[in-house]
Amino acid sequence: MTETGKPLLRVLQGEAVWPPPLWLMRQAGRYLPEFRALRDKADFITRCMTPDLATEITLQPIRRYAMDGAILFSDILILPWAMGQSLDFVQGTGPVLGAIRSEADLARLDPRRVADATAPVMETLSRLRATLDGPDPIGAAQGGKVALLGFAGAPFTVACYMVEGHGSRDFEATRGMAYANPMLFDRLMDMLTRATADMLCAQIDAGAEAVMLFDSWAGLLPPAQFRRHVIAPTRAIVQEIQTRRPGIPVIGFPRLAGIMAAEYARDTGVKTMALDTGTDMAAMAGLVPDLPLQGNLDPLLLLAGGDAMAAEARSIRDAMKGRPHVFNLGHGVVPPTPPEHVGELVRIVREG
Ligand code: 1CP
Repeated sequence: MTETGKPLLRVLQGEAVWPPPLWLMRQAGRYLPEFRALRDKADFITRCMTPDLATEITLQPIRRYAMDGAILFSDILILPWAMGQSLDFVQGTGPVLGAIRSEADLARLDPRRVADATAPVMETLSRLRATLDGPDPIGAAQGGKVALLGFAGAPFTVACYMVEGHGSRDFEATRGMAYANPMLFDRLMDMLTRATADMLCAQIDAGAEAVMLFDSWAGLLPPAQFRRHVIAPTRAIVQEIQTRRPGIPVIGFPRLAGIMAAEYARDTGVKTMALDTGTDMAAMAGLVPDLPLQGNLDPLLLLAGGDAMAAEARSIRDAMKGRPHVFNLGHGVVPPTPPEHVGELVRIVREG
């Protein structure tokens, strides 16, 4: 990438860019009135699987705020759904899946279905890339500068939902299975590792310029299990992408990993570390001086807005000056966030 490249991609390749490029996890979502308007038109999976809708929802925050990155509107649970697991997003409850608890449950999943089942997602990515890089780009000031991000859940986090059957604070059934029936759990993890690498390569072929692996529940695991179920599969996916699609950066997000985040950064091969709110970004920068970092404003400060948000946003940004940094939150935008606060944050980060 040269000076004229997309700022976000330049940072992911290791360049320090000032002011830092920014995008926000869950930047398309319930806090936006235009998202809520479309939400009433179709259920969640239909929105993910209809290229017209998914393209529009992905572009909503780009139009409003001219973010440096557009993240595909989809979900980490689309992969198990595409392999044949039942999935429902229940209003007020979150995702509900037919839990995988036995060999027989696992045998009903078929990773060979994924390519066909996710074809609409790939169509969405190619339309997004054509729009973002096209002659009539979204957000005049950002024309041709917005990077397109694909993503997947990392195998452990996806396995959490597949085994538990729903969201949870501690995913006891999943962590219990990893100890009590490691053969079954490892088979599930292997299936996910391969299917995730294949799906991310397909996203790259469709137009994604970088991909992010969300390991939202990585922090539940003790160190030995963290190495086995977080670091090892992540390294396998990164290696596969590096071999099959060289040069495409992978952003890793081992949420709540604490001190294990440093080992993850060293050993997985990810090109960028996305840091959660609780991680001291300057301390991490000291441990991995060459690795770009992404993050990590508290989403609740974005909700609160005002001087406290402004001060903390400047402090994070300024502490990373001179090293590769992508400004982001430490987790997703929360639904009650006033849209004006996001506009204010973008203005502050870009004031340089
Ligand atoms: O209509 C709605 O309210 C649905 C809410 C919603 C949205 C907007 C869900 C259900 N998923 C999404 C989109 C989504 N999910 C994106 C799109 C891109 C973006 O704008 O960021 C991404 C990247 C995700 C990733 C995702 N889904 C994660 C990893 C990141 C994280 O937040 O930790 C996880 C854990 C999920 C599962 C999921 N999907 C949806 C919900 C409510 C949840 C969490 C369930 C739970 O644990 O309670």
